[in-house]
Amino acid sequence: MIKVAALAAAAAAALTTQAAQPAPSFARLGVGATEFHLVLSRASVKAGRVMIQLQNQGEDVHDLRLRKFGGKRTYSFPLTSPGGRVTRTLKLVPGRYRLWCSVADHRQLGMQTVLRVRR
Ligand SMILES: [Cu+2]
Repeated sequence: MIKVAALAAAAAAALTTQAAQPAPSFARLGVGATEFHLVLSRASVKAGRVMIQLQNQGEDVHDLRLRKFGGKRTYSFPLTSPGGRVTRTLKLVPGRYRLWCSVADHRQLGMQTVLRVRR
């Protein structure tokens, strides 16, 4: 009983923390994953902090990789089950970025696209 109460208190605290956060002042991007496409909610976003949400709308497990053309760093989103969502906030500089799914041969099958990050 004490444990349940502690969990409830922790959940309430988490909610309070969330509610206290200011409205996000950064760009949002949805990436819908299906067999075998990646569909962006918008073709470009403004540089800076970008909240990216991978939404698995398919029937297979998918992930997401993101890398700037000519860049060395690859951002990774974990394997996501059908119906699942994973959100990461990245700091992106202007340029063109390649997005793809790294599962099996999904990239070759069409799960790749390009995002433009504006100044
Ligand atoms: Cu995939």
